Amino acid sequence: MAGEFARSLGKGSAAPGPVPEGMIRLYSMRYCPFAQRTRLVLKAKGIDHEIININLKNKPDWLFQKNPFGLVPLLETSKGQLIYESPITCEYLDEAYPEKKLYPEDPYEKAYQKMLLEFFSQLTPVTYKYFLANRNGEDASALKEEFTKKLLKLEEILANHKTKFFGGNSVSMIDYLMWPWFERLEAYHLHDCLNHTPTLKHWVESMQLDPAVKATITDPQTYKGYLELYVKNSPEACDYRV
Ligand SMILES: N[C@@H](CCC(=O)N[C@@H](CS)C(=O)NCC(=O)O)C(=O)O
Repeated sequence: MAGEFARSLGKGSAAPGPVPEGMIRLYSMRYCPFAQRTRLVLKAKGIDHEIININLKNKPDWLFQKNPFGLVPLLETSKGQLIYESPITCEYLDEAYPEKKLYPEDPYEKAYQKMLLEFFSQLTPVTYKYFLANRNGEDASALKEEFTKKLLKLEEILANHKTKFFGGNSVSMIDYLMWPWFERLEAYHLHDCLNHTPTLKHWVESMQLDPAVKATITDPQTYKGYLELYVKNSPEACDYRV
């Protein structure tokens, strides 16, 4: 039942029991970019955890008792505490397991990362909308233009920061919060946009070398197969290639 690559739990499944002492549980979905944020932080910080995958196309009723939004990611502690919304799960983990901090200690630097996240959050829905429009044979050029403009802004931000990563010369929280969408660019048919953003392209290459990224990466072909099932509302989507 538990495990990163285990089949997902759907409607009718029994709610999992309490989380063992010394462990934290993540309710996830293999291909969810928001849940990947939390998985990246769990891996980067070396936190002992278990993963329960959820079938988002056939959700168990008990999911709504744990998260009223019925979304993943969702964390559950051994005390029965529940934490949801990906940026909140990541910040919670950073504070509850302070050994290797991913957010900077400096209040301005931390605020800077959160402001950047606000900007980035305007970009994420465009990727999926573009994918859908393109797939449905609609004119997606305005969406691509919107995406490219926002990407160019990110390029400018990183270039002006003059560091390898968004928070400095090592990977920090903001890099992990943004990464999952870059991993999916090829599957969304937006990969060519990086040809206009050399600094971002270099960032992508550097991120690909990060151990947490390597541990959670999925290849574009698998994403494509999953997305095709997901748009068709297939109950098998979340278990694609499991
Ligand atoms: N704002 C949420 C978004 C999470 C989200 O949309 N997760 C998707 C999977 S990628 C989900 O649970 N979808 C189920 C649904 O929309 O019903 C976060 O940052 O955690």
